Amino acid sequence: MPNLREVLNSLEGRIAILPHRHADIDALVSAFLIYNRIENSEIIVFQDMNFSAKSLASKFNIPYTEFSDSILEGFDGFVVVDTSTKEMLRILEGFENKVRLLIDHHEESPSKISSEYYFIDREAIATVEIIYRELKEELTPVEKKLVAVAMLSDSFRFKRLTRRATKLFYEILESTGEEYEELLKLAFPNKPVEEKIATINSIASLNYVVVGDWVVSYTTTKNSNGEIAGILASFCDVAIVFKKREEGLGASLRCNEFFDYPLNNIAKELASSFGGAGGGHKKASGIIIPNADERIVGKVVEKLVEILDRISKS
Ligand SMILES: [Mn+2]
Repeated sequence: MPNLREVLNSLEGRIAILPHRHADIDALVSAFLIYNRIENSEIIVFQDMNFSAKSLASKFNIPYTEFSDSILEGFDGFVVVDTSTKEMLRILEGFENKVRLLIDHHEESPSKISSEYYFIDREAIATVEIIYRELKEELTPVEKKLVAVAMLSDSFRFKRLTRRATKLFYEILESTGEEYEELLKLAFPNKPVEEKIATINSIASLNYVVVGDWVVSYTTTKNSNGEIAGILASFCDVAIVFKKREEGLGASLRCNEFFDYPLNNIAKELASSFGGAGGGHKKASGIIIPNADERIVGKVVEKLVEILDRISKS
């Protein structure tokens, strides 16, 4: 297996770099690091990037193109970052034979995107960690700073952390002289007033169910459901936050340190009983149920309770 540098050297023609839909900071920075190393390349963003990623892109002049019909036809090859799942990148349909490289840190999913080369490390707290380890000798100070920001962002201020990632983060702070607080501001930019109010409203309409010893909270939002679920999981065992999306009803699931069952498996089972798809990480997962909206929230929560009840008794 060649290293990442060798794979990058072997790429020819016009290359599109594809972060997952609703790209976050980790997906965006991963794409940017690859973009900077492939001469004839472009970052193509599919469905809206999240607020934090957008503001980082504008602060650091990270160029990207919004997906449009038939745009992918103009490329000779594809690099996929921060996902391995077809559901997270439906635009790839029909172009899968052209995926040359895939870099990701998510749990395995049944609908795996096939690629010529894979760099997958499920122990990495962010996809940028994999890229940093492969290319650190050639990264610029600004790129290293962006890696640190993406690690902070993807781990939700290090809720997930390994010794290896700690060392790497320290290495970046040491070599760039960056201050932690400055990186935090980039990873979690201040939100506009309306967004803060929307978050307050989502929390104000919070509901809960108790399953055995677990407190499960749920609500809906028009904001970043992943972030709100993360906040809720700091005082509940499991949180699920729904958000109506173009493609259907989405939800983010988060859990605390004491909840020992992989959420990605729970998400998968939950989504599939509504004809949807689910997956992600052990402590941070998501589902998408196509052609559905908030009206089925009650049923989805009921099903989640059923799954948790079964697990708690097993
Ligand atoms: Mn990631």
